[in-house]
Amino acid sequence: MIYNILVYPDKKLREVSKNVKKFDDKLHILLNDMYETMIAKEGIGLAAIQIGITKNILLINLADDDGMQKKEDMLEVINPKITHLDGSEIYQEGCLSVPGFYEDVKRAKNITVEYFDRFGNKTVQDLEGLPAIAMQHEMDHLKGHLFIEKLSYLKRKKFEKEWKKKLKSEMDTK
Ligand code: QAP
Ligand code: CO
Repeated sequence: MIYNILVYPDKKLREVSKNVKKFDDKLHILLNDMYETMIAKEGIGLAAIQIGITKNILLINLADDDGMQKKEDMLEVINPKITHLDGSEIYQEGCLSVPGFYEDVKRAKNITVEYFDRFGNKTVQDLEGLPAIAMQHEMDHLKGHLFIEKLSYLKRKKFEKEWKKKLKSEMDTK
């Protein structure tokens, strides 16, 4: 099933998600639906809150060196915790919940993250570069935060201006 994506400034996107307790068939159906939704909407990452579900679940599915987004490369991440951060890196981010807007964001370059897979097995991973950025972006969603909150004052103003313009143009086409 393909869900609708909540879009800024939907207040639901500010809610704090809760840990998954049961690694059951219901969770597996949700994970499968999240994957279907992420692919249908042409995303490379998705947090459950973006489809209105306040659970600590996220997917990351980046393209490989050949530009192929392979399902086998997808990370299914449940109840994640960052245990180590270092370095910093700037990357131009986007978000399915802020469609059409992209801006530079500074985050840690290297992280260590602990999480559970769909069967409840614990994993520890060191991530660097884009996978580390994507993980931090998606984990912010679980705390009710969007990447636009990390922009400098001037870039945030630029966002607000562009967003208002976009809403207006959508009014005109309807
Ligand atoms: C988060 O972002 C992310 O504006 C995932 O019109 C961001 O999937 C991971 C998207 C930066 C790594 C680096 C955005 C799709 C998808 C749009 C996404 C749009 C259509 C964004
Ligand atoms: Co996002």
